[in-house]
Amino acid sequence: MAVDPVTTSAPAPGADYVETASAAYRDILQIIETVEPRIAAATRKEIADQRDSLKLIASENYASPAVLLTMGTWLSDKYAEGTIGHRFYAGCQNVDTVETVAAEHARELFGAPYAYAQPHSGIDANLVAYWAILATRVEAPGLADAGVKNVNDLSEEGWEKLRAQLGNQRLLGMSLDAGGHLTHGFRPNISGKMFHQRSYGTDPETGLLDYDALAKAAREFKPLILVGGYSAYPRRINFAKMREIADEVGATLMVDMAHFAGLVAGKVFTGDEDPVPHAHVTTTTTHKSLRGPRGGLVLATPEYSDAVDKGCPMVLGGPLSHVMAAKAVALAEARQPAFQAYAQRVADNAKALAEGFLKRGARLVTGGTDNHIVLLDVQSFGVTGRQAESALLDSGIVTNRNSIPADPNGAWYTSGIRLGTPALTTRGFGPDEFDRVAELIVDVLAKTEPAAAASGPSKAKYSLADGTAERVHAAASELLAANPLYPGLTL
Ligand code: DSN
Repeated sequence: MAVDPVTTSAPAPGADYVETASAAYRDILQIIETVEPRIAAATRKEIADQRDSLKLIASENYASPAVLLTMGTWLSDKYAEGTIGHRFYAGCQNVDTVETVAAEHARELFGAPYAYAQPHSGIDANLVAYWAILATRVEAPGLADAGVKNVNDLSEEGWEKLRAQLGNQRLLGMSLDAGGHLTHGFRPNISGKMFHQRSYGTDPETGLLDYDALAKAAREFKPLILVGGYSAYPRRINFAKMREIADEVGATLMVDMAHFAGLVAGKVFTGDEDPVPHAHVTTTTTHKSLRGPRGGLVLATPEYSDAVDKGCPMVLGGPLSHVMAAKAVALAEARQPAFQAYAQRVADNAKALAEGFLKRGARLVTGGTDNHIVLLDVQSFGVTGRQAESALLDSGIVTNRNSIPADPNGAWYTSGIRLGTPALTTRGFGPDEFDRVAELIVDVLAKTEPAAAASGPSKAKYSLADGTAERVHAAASELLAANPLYPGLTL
């Protein structure tokens, strides 16, 4: 039996049923092959590619076979718009069970009074949350006298007035180049259009969140919603301080913990660093550090729970019952003690990765990490983030380019590479392997040069010294072979 590389005492997720899972996958792929062989081939190729590359995308992971298999069932065939016990379709008794179990695990895992398991993604979870906050807090002007309590009860005339009023609601979130997410008020996203938005950044010297500057911005701007959380900020956040700021200006604190939900679930982030006791509404995805299926969750205090519960059909299409079932399985896994050891190892490995870069002279945004993210500034290598991302991919290292604060290359070409440890930690990598990963990345970037396009300098074209890609990929393959993905799973 494969042993969990994280704890060396508990079985790896799936280790005890890996033979059954192998047989199931072989049968499934054969069935798919008879209908559309290209899909069977792409599915086989995907696991081969994932097995033989260093997956460092901070928002990705590997779910257990139990989570993956749960998604492939007939629960997919059922419509269940509405909420538990109150559906717009008949025959939803089993979906009610599934959603109840998923929500129960989420409440208990995160210590939240209420959990909503339907969102199909993190963006959907944020939209549900924004709408619920509006529905709870925004009274349509002049309609309160007519007995209208909130925006969900509006008449056509009320909607007309609300549309005018929505432009004046304010949202304050972290800027994209400081590590915030598109849905935290970025102008090209609906969140930057439905609200009057403003962003807070980080200290230009340290790259760290400056709570005094944030408080000042909140006092000036007086947002309805203060958004906490990030996609590319390599540090922990003090959510108790954020709540104090929100309370002072009368804002609702919404925290998007999509990236670090696994560290919250695994009790690495506790006290002031755990958003759930401090935020009015907390949103997350389930597939990043939490290691579940692709999807979202919303957690809320009682004040907001009724409005969140109306997420479908207000904001969302019919629930994906098969995915909610997989969320329940993943959340049950995350409640096991082995998950806490995993989460601690994710954070320890990020530190080892950061130290590996620093000792080789590379520059990191904020000078290090205390979560699962390392943000490498590639300017000292003389390349853009886009060139670095491509050269690394050629060498079997999968990363994503990312803006850094005040990025001279903008959000498309960028000057940074975002790296995360959740996926390779699931494979069993420890601090020594992450140090070697840093060595390989520095090796590739030191041998990458910008190349000119026919029209002049290019921020995308690059050349990699002969033999580097092959040599580094071979070294990566050695690390990967020692830490196999889905050990024992043969297709
Ligand atoms: N795509 C996710 C990420 O990579 O952080 C956020 O939406």
